[in-house]
Amino acid sequence: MEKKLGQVLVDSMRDLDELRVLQSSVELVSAGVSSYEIFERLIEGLRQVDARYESGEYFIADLIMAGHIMKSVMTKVLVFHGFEEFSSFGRVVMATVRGDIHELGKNVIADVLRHNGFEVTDLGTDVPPERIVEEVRAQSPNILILSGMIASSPVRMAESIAALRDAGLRGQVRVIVGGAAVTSEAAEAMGADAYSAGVKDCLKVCHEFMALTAGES
Ligand code: B12
Repeated sequence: MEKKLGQVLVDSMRDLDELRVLQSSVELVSAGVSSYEIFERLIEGLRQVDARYESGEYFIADLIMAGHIMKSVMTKVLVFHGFEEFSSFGRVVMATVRGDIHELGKNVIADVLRHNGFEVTDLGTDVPPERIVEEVRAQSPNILILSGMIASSPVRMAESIAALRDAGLRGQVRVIVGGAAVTSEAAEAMGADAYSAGVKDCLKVCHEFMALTAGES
């Protein structure tokens, strides 16, 4: 029954049917399926939306609708409570870098970290290096997470990291980069401390960094 419902969720995301996406997500939650598993089905649906966009069947407006539905289900239905609790809290600043307005991946990471006891300041999307520097100086976060989904984003991330260095703040914060535009090689080349491929992985890296911070103090 859950398997069938999971497929309904994938199909309704692919078909951009918001009501069915919300209904099937609620039913899956009631059946005890974790938010993370539901999220994975939604991502599968999004992959199919993307395939339709690539083949010319869907247009930009459809991608916008897909983004709207993801936001809707994430804010109305999903609560990321299935993740391991971590007792050592840390301060995190997050941003999607300049020129990039994709926010869904960043928002999921922010939600997961908040539900795991991290204090998260989300600077939003299209954030210039100056604003990142300003916030790191003001807040002294333990971790800075930069997100990027488009081809120009790795360059923008590198600019942000360079701006931190120029401001003398690079040594005070650990930088994680992630999002579809980034690879571990690109992360290393731009001088980030870590690359993260997804939600669980990002949480794990944050835990590791907090453990290192605790060891340093
Ligand atoms: C929804 C969407 C949009 C929406 C964004 C809505 C919003 N509010 O965020 C809108 C319509 C606005 C949009 C606009 C554009 N988009 Co768009 N978009 C997408 C789409 C379909 C889904 C991306 C998404 O948010 N997925 C939801 C997240 C939760 O899932 P995910 O991406 O798989 O994320 C996982 C991992 O990547 C990772 N992750 C993601 N983010 C982060 C961040 C961190 C920090 C970490 C650690 C991990 C992480 O964890 C997630 C869970 O496992 C993708 C295609 C695709 N299927 O990826 C294209 C895509 C990203 N867009 C693309 C493009 C080209 C654009 C536009 C330039 C289109 C245009 N011609 O105008 C504009 C860009 C405008 C700009 N300046 O940024 C390209 C990018 C290609 C490239 N190399 O540059 C893609 C890949 C589509 C394509 N195949 O061409 N887009």
